[in-house]
Amino acid sequence: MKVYRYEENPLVTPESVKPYHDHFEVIGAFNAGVTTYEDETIMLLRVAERPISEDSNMVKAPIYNPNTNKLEILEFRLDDPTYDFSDPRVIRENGSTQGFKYLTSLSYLRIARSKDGHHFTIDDQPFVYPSNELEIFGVEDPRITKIDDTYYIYFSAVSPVGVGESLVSTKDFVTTEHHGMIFAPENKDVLIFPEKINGKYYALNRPVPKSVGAPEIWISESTNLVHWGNHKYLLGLRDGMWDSGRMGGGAVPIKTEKGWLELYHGASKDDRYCMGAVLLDLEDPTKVLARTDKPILEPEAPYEIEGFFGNVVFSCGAIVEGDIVKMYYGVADTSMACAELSLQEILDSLIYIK
Ligand code: MAN
Repeated sequence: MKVYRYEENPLVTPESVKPYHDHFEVIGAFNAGVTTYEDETIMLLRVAERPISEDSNMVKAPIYNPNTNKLEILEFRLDDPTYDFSDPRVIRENGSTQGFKYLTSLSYLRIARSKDGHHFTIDDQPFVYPSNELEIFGVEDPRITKIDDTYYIYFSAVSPVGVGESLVSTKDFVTTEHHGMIFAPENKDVLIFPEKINGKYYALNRPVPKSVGAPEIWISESTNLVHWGNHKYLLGLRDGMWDSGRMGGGAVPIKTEKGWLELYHGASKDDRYCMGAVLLDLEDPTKVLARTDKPILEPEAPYEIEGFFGNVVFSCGAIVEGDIVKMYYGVADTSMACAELSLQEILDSLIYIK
């Protein structure tokens, strides 16, 4: 597979984003949803900010208060035995079997615009900011599906009661309407198809079952984009392979003659995130036709290997022009990059399921 990484990579780094909050620093501008609006490429960045810490023995956790519309900051000592600080992204309670207790940064969504797809200017203000109880730890990893003249933006809404997926819509990238949570916790990596198929909308999603099951890809249907049902299991992890640990949809499904092409992410058990591809039936996307056995993109460049959380390439959006797939992707939970791949080469690398 030929992969052309842009010379300007990384295209946006935390250093190029001005913090929105006083006394905060931007530690990530990554996992952007991507679309085109008027004559511009829009990257809806996940911007992660954390309170500046003067004391290296302290860790802080920012939390949005929906009543005051302000952030509150909790402080922890690194040597506090109650907590486990080994994952820089989260604070866990020692001995707890639950996931995390707090996040060390708060994410919100901010627009970066470009005329050429290589050089981006970043808005000063957030575009989607936490706004309710279900978003008090932040909003993350957006994807954007355009249907008619409306852009549907959906993202992980993170709070102490779980990570679910919420939906907002916009027609102009100025005002938004919030439609609430469309997939209850734990669910992430929702990807709404860009058109109805046989009268129904479809969305990929990635629940995290607890009693039995694994973080794998499901597909659900809807008539109105808000209420989703007829959930079906779609695609699973593969033991011993690059997608053996966790997986989820990546870019909005691309319509091709051969089927719906989904660029998805998969991680190994030791958290190395790669991108792969799967082909779904055009008329019935609950049917998997083919899948790549090797990644189409894996962390190789220095900016993909080193960062806040290294060895991660994570795409939330691509732009297709003829045979060129411009895959925008977050690198090392830190910055944004783009690589061009050939659509035909991706299709040729798929292995059909007999
Ligand atoms: C994981 C990571 C973090 C993210 C949390 C909550 O720990 O993806 O970056 O903040 O989940 O979604």
